[in-house]
Formats: sequence, C-alpha cells, structure tokens
Amino acid sequence: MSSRGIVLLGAPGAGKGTQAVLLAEKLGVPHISTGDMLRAAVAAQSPVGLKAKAVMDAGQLVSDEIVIGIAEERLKADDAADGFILDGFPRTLGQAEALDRLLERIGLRIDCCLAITVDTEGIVKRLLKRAEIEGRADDNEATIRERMRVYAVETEPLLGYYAARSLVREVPGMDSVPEVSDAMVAALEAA
Ligand code: B4P
Repeated sequence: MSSRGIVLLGAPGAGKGTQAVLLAEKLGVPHISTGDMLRAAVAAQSPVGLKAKAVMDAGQLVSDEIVIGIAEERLKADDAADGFILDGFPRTLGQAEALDRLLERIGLRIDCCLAITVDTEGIVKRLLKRAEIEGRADDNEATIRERMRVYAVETEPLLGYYAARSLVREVPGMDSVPEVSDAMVAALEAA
C-alpha cells in the first residue's frame, strides 16, 4: 500500500473516527482528528476550547482559522512525516486550500481521499445510539440534522476538489465495521 497521506471524507457519523483508528493501526501512521482535538480543548477549557464549545454544541463548524492552526501544529510533528490519516479535516474549501499550502511547505502530500458513503436516516439512528452511550452534546436529533445540512453545503464540495486530482476512492459505509475497514484497505491497494 503506497498511499500514506490520506484524507477521510464522509457525513457526520459516517464512521470516519471509527475507521481512522483501525486504518492507522494497519498502516502504522498517526490518526489526526480535528474533532478529537477540539473535544480535548473543550474538556481542558483552553482558549480554543472556550471558543469552540458553543459552536460545536450547535452543530456548526468551528472557524477555519482555529482548525487550520491545530491541524498545522499536529501535521508538523515528526510522526506525520511518513504518512497520516486526516479525520474530519479539511471540512471546507478554505481548509482544503490551506492544507495544500501547508503540505507543500512541509514537503508532504495527499495520496488518497477515501470517501465513506452512507444513507442519511441510517446515520441519524447511529448517532442517536452513540448519544445513549457517550452523551456527546452534539448528538441530539436537531443538531445531527443541522450537522448533515452543514456537511452538504460546506464539505461535500470537497469531493469535487479531490476528484479533479483523481484522488477520490468511494467506500460504502453502511456495512459492518470490519467490512468497511476491509473495503478501505482494498480501495487503498487499488489507488
Ligand atoms: P467529528 O468528531 O469529526 O465527528 P463526526 O463527524 O460526528 O463523526 P464520525 O464520522 O467520525 O463518526 P464515528 O466514527 O464517531 O466532528 C464533531 C464536530 O467538531 C463538528 O460538528 C464540528 O463542530 C467540529 N469540527 C471537527 N472538525 C472540524 C473542522 N475541520 N472544521 C470545523 N469544525 C470541525 O461514528 C459514529 C457512530 O457510529 C459511532 O457511535 C460508531 O460506533 C458508529 N459506527 C461507526 N461505523 C459503524 C458501522 N459500520 N456500523 C454501525 N455503527 C457504526
């Protein structure tokens, strides 16, 4: 498998986080999740966390400036030099363009964009189930539907952005977790 700079795209609850952990283990590269980093900042009540909390709870996107800053800091760490899996970043065209500029500056690149495809009602159910287990503040039905709307407007256009460079590989995301994981590895092998 030669594709080691990987972007995961998919609607909220598509399973990006779940699959990124498995793939990172298989490839031996770091899993970089802006969602996890933002939740850690909220828990630590850092300046970034204090700004991000209300935005995340409302199902909106945290500002590009904040997210690009935390992603940049993480991507510059030594362990990302041989590959990385970006989960939940980029989420806007502005973030995608900033990411390209950053990667060029630090001598890295994106080799593949894995797009997890799902059906909306199926993932609303998934996220409501996660709400029972994890109690995340943004996992209630109204916020989930708002996150889906924001995804369609802000993030879905990234499929075209990466398709223009022939980087997109679609992976069906409604099968079981191991089945989706196998399909991801197969998509990378074919990339
Ligand atoms: P994220 O943390 O990225 O969360 P997500 O999109 O909700 O979930 P993901 O797709 O990772 O699904 P998961 O594996 O958990 O973002 C949260 C918020 O942070 C955003 O709304 C935004 O406010 C902010 N944010 C993050 N990045 C940002 C950025 N770049 N710019 C601006 N704002 C940003 O799976 C979901 C559930 O389904 C889990 O319970 C899992 O167990 C289950 N599941 C997964 N795969 C399954 C399968 N195949 N079958 C059955 N269940 C499955």
